[in-house]
Amino acid sequence: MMFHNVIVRKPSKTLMEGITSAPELGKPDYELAVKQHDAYIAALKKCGVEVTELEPLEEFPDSCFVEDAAVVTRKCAIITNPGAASRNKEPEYIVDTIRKFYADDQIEYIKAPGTLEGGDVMMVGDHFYVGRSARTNEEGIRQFIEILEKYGLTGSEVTLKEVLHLKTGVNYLENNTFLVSGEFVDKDEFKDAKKIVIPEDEAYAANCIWVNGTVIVPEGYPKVAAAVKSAGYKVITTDTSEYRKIDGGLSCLSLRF
Ligand code: CIR
Repeated sequence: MMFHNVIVRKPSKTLMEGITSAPELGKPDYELAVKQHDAYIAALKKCGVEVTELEPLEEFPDSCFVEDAAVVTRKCAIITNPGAASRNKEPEYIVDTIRKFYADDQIEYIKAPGTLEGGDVMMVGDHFYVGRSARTNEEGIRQFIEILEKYGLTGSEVTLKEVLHLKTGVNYLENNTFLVSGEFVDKDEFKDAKKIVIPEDEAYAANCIWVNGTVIVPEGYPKVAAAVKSAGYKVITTDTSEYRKIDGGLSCLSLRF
Protein backbone atom coordinates (compact mmCIF):
# COMPACT_ATOMS: atom_id res chain seq x y z
CA MET A 1 0.00 0.00 0.00
CA MET A 2 1.35 3.41 -1.04
CA PHE A 3 0.00 6.93 -0.85
CA HIS A 4 0.87 9.01 -3.89
CA ASN A 5 -1.13 12.18 -3.31
CA VAL A 6 -1.94 14.48 -0.45
CA ILE A 7 -4.31 17.46 -0.38
CA VAL A 8 -3.89 20.18 2.24
CA ARG A 9 -5.46 23.60 2.72
CA LYS A 10 -3.48 26.53 4.10
CA PRO A 11 -4.79 27.87 7.42
CA SER A 12 -6.90 31.02 7.24
CA LYS A 13 -6.30 34.18 9.26
CA THR A 14 -9.61 33.40 10.98
CA LEU A 15 -8.04 30.25 12.47
CA MET A 16 -8.38 31.66 15.98
CA GLU A 17 -12.16 31.40 15.63
CA GLY A 18 -11.97 27.64 15.05
CA ILE A 19 -14.15 25.40 17.19
CA THR A 20 -12.42 24.28 20.35
CA SER A 21 -13.10 22.15 23.40
CA ALA A 22 -9.94 23.46 25.07
CA PRO A 23 -10.12 27.26 25.34
CA GLU A 24 -7.63 27.05 28.22
CA LEU A 25 -4.88 26.33 25.65
CA GLY A 26 -5.34 29.86 24.22
CA LYS A 27 -5.94 31.00 20.67
CA PRO A 28 -3.78 29.78 17.79
CA ASP A 29 -1.08 32.15 16.55
CA TYR A 30 -1.61 32.56 12.82
CA GLU A 31 2.02 33.19 11.85
CA LEU A 32 3.22 30.18 13.81
CA ALA A 33 0.39 28.08 12.39
CA VAL A 34 1.56 28.95 8.87
CA LYS A 35 5.13 27.90 9.72
CA GLN A 36 3.89 24.66 11.23
CA HIS A 37 1.79 24.02 8.13
CA ASP A 38 4.85 24.49 5.89
CA ALA A 39 6.82 22.07 8.07
CA TYR A 40 3.95 19.57 7.91
CA ILE A 41 4.03 19.73 4.10
CA ALA A 42 7.80 19.25 4.13
CA ALA A 43 7.39 16.18 6.36
CA LEU A 44 4.83 14.72 3.97
CA LYS A 45 7.08 15.34 0.97
CA LYS A 46 9.86 13.40 2.70
CA CYS A 47 7.49 10.42 2.65
CA GLY A 48 7.35 10.53 -1.14
CA VAL A 49 3.95 12.05 -1.83
CA GLU A 50 2.89 14.81 -4.20
CA VAL A 51 1.23 17.62 -2.22
CA THR A 52 -1.62 19.75 -3.60
CA GLU A 53 -1.90 22.91 -1.53
CA LEU A 54 -5.26 24.72 -1.58
CA GLU A 55 -5.73 28.39 -0.81
CA PRO A 56 -7.14 29.40 2.58
CA LEU A 57 -10.88 29.95 3.01
CA GLU A 58 -11.24 32.95 5.30
CA GLU A 59 -14.96 32.40 5.88
CA PHE A 60 -14.27 28.93 7.33
CA PRO A 61 -11.95 29.08 10.37
CA ASP A 62 -11.60 25.26 10.51
CA SER A 63 -11.15 24.65 6.79
CA CYS A 64 -7.45 23.74 7.06
CA PHE A 65 -8.77 20.49 8.59
CA VAL A 66 -9.40 19.27 5.10
CA GLU A 67 -9.71 15.65 6.21
CA ASP A 68 -13.24 16.32 7.42
CA ALA A 69 -14.58 17.46 4.04
CA ALA A 70 -13.98 14.26 2.05
CA VAL A 71 -13.01 10.61 2.37
CA VAL A 72 -10.65 9.43 -0.34
CA THR A 73 -10.33 5.71 -1.04
CA ARG A 74 -8.61 3.69 -3.73
CA LYS A 75 -11.96 3.19 -5.49
CA CYS A 76 -13.94 6.38 -4.89
CA ALA A 77 -14.07 9.73 -3.12
CA ILE A 78 -16.93 10.54 -0.78
CA ILE A 79 -17.76 14.19 -0.22
CA THR A 80 -18.99 14.54 3.33
CA ASN A 81 -21.73 16.56 5.03
CA PRO A 82 -20.07 17.90 8.20
CA GLY A 83 -22.17 17.87 11.35
CA ALA A 84 -20.67 21.12 12.66
CA ALA A 85 -22.86 23.98 11.35
CA SER A 86 -19.91 26.35 10.81
CA ARG A 87 -18.15 23.66 8.73
CA ASN A 88 -21.10 22.32 6.78
CA LYS A 89 -20.29 24.16 3.52
CA GLU A 90 -16.56 23.31 3.47
CA PRO A 91 -17.02 20.27 1.17
CA GLU A 92 -18.28 22.53 -1.65
CA TYR A 93 -14.77 23.96 -1.84
CA ILE A 94 -13.00 20.61 -2.16
CA VAL A 95 -15.02 19.06 -4.99
CA ASP A 96 -13.12 20.73 -7.85
CA THR A 97 -9.83 19.43 -6.48
CA ILE A 98 -11.25 15.93 -5.97
CA ARG A 99 -12.37 15.99 -9.63
CA LYS A 100 -8.73 16.25 -10.67
CA PHE A 101 -8.07 12.83 -9.15
CA TYR A 102 -11.38 10.95 -9.50
CA ALA A 103 -13.79 10.50 -12.42
CA ASP A 104 -17.31 11.89 -11.95
CA ASP A 105 -18.74 8.40 -11.50
CA GLN A 106 -16.28 7.77 -8.65
CA ILE A 107 -17.42 10.77 -6.63
CA GLU A 108 -20.19 10.21 -4.10
CA TYR A 109 -21.94 12.44 -1.57
CA ILE A 110 -23.26 12.13 1.98
CA LYS A 111 -26.62 13.92 1.99
CA ALA A 112 -28.75 15.51 4.73
CA PRO A 113 -30.16 14.39 7.09
CA GLY A 114 -27.01 12.25 7.10
CA THR A 115 -23.92 13.92 8.55
CA LEU A 116 -20.36 12.65 8.46
CA GLU A 117 -16.90 14.16 8.99
CA GLY A 118 -13.77 12.48 7.64
CA GLY A 119 -12.08 12.58 11.05
CA ASP A 120 -14.53 9.86 12.03
CA VAL A 121 -13.38 7.53 9.27
CA MET A 122 -10.40 5.23 9.74
CA MET A 123 -9.24 3.22 6.73
CA VAL A 124 -7.83 -0.24 7.41
CA GLY A 125 -7.14 -1.74 4.00
CA ASP A 126 -10.52 -2.08 2.31
CA HIS A 127 -12.44 -1.77 5.58
CA PHE A 128 -13.50 1.56 7.04
CA TYR A 129 -14.33 2.08 10.70
CA VAL A 130 -16.71 4.99 11.23
CA GLY A 131 -17.13 6.74 14.56
CA ARG A 132 -20.64 7.68 15.58
CA SER A 133 -19.95 11.04 17.16
CA ALA A 134 -21.46 14.44 17.78
CA ARG A 135 -20.55 15.18 14.13
CA THR A 136 -21.33 11.90 12.36
CA ASN A 137 -24.83 10.47 12.72
CA GLU A 138 -26.50 7.11 12.15
CA GLU A 139 -27.92 8.12 8.76
CA GLY A 140 -24.53 9.46 7.61
CA ILE A 141 -22.93 6.13 8.52
CA ARG A 142 -25.69 4.20 6.77
CA GLN A 143 -25.17 6.17 3.55
CA PHE A 144 -21.39 5.89 3.84
CA ILE A 145 -21.45 2.09 4.22
CA GLU A 146 -23.93 1.77 1.35
CA ILE A 147 -21.55 3.74 -0.88
CA LEU A 148 -18.54 1.66 0.19
CA GLU A 149 -20.37 -1.57 -0.59
CA LYS A 150 -21.16 -0.37 -4.10
CA TYR A 151 -17.39 -0.29 -4.67
CA GLY A 152 -16.62 -3.65 -3.00
CA LEU A 153 -15.41 -1.98 0.20
CA THR A 154 -16.83 -2.45 3.70
CA GLY A 155 -17.56 -0.31 6.72
CA SER A 156 -18.66 -0.66 10.32
CA GLU A 157 -19.72 1.69 13.08
CA VAL A 158 -17.69 2.34 16.21
CA THR A 159 -19.36 4.16 19.09
CA LEU A 160 -17.40 6.79 20.91
CA LYS A 161 -18.02 8.84 24.00
CA GLU A 162 -14.92 10.72 25.01
CA VAL A 163 -13.36 12.14 21.87
CA LEU A 164 -14.32 14.56 19.08
CA HIS A 165 -13.63 12.23 16.17
CA LEU A 166 -12.76 8.53 15.94
CA LYS A 167 -9.21 9.34 14.85
CA THR A 168 -8.72 11.65 17.81
CA GLY A 169 -8.29 8.42 19.77
CA VAL A 170 -7.36 5.58 17.42
CA ASN A 171 -5.24 5.45 14.27
CA TYR A 172 -4.13 2.69 11.95
CA LEU A 173 -0.51 2.26 10.88
CA GLU A 174 -0.22 -1.00 8.90
CA ASN A 175 0.03 -4.78 9.39
CA ASN A 176 -2.86 -4.83 11.88
CA THR A 177 -1.04 -2.29 14.08
CA PHE A 178 -3.03 0.51 15.72
CA LEU A 179 -2.28 3.42 18.02
CA VAL A 180 -4.97 3.30 20.69
CA SER A 181 -5.78 5.66 23.54
CA GLY A 182 -8.44 6.01 26.24
CA GLU A 183 -11.76 4.41 25.42
CA PHE A 184 -10.27 2.52 22.43
CA VAL A 185 -7.69 0.51 24.37
CA ASP A 186 -10.23 -2.15 25.36
CA LYS A 187 -12.76 -1.82 22.57
CA ASP A 188 -14.01 -5.08 21.11
CA GLU A 189 -13.41 -3.92 17.52
CA PHE A 190 -9.67 -3.79 18.13
CA LYS A 191 -9.28 -6.83 20.38
CA ASP A 192 -7.22 -8.77 17.81
CA ALA A 193 -5.08 -5.79 16.86
CA LYS A 194 -1.42 -5.25 17.61
CA LYS A 195 -1.76 -2.20 19.81
CA ILE A 196 0.58 0.61 20.64
CA VAL A 197 -1.09 1.98 23.75
CA ILE A 198 -0.83 5.73 24.09
CA PRO A 199 -0.21 6.94 27.65
CA GLU A 200 -2.88 9.26 29.05
CA ASP A 201 -0.46 12.20 29.40
CA GLU A 202 0.37 11.99 25.68
CA ALA A 203 -3.18 11.25 24.47
CA TYR A 204 -3.05 13.98 21.80
CA ALA A 205 -0.36 11.98 19.98
CA ALA A 206 -2.75 9.09 19.32
CA ASN A 207 -3.39 11.06 16.14
CA CYS A 208 -0.32 10.18 14.07
CA ILE A 209 -0.23 9.43 10.37
CA TRP A 210 1.39 6.52 8.58
CA VAL A 211 2.72 7.61 5.19
CA ASN A 212 4.54 5.00 3.13
CA GLY A 213 6.35 3.29 6.00
CA THR A 214 7.11 6.47 7.96
CA VAL A 215 4.99 7.61 10.87
CA ILE A 216 4.60 11.34 11.36
CA VAL A 217 4.22 12.02 15.10
CA PRO A 218 3.40 15.40 16.66
CA GLU A 219 6.44 17.04 18.25
CA GLY A 220 6.61 17.02 22.04
CA TYR A 221 5.30 13.51 22.75
CA PRO A 222 8.49 11.54 23.41
CA LYS A 223 6.86 8.40 24.79
CA VAL A 224 4.72 7.98 21.69
CA ALA A 225 7.65 8.72 19.35
CA ALA A 226 9.76 6.10 21.19
CA ALA A 227 6.99 3.50 21.13
CA VAL A 228 6.42 3.97 17.40
CA LYS A 229 10.16 3.75 16.74
CA SER A 230 10.51 0.59 18.74
CA ALA A 231 7.65 -0.92 16.72
CA GLY A 232 10.03 -0.60 13.75
CA TYR A 233 8.91 2.60 12.06
CA LYS A 234 10.87 5.55 10.85
CA VAL A 235 9.53 8.57 12.76
CA ILE A 236 9.34 12.20 11.67
CA THR A 237 8.08 14.68 14.24
CA THR A 238 6.46 17.98 13.41
CA ASP A 239 4.93 20.59 15.68
CA THR A 240 1.15 21.08 15.59
CA SER A 241 0.77 23.13 18.79
CA GLU A 242 -1.36 25.84 17.13
CA TYR A 243 -3.76 23.30 15.64
CA ARG A 244 -4.05 21.44 18.90
CA LYS A 245 -5.54 24.61 20.42
CA ILE A 246 -8.59 24.09 18.20
CA ASP A 247 -8.75 20.30 18.53
CA GLY A 248 -6.86 19.56 15.32
CA GLY A 249 -4.20 16.92 14.85
CA LEU A 250 -1.91 15.57 12.15
CA SER A 251 -4.48 13.52 10.30
CA CYS A 252 -7.03 16.36 10.18
CA LEU A 253 -4.65 18.52 8.15
CA SER A 254 -4.55 16.34 5.03
CA LEU A 255 -6.25 13.92 2.69
CA ARG A 256 -3.92 11.06 1.78
CA PHE A 257 -4.54 8.68 -1.12
C1 CIR B 1 -13.45 21.09 14.67
O1 CIR B 1 -13.92 21.14 15.81
O2 CIR B 1 -14.12 20.70 13.72
C2 CIR B 1 -12.05 21.58 14.44
N1 CIR B 1 -11.75 22.64 15.34
C3 CIR B 1 -11.08 20.43 14.59
C4 CIR B 1 -11.25 19.37 13.54
C5 CIR B 1 -10.30 18.26 13.70
N2 CIR B 1 -10.43 17.35 12.62
C6 CIR B 1 -10.25 16.03 12.71
O3 CIR B 1 -10.10 15.50 13.81
N3 CIR B 1 -10.33 15.34 11.60
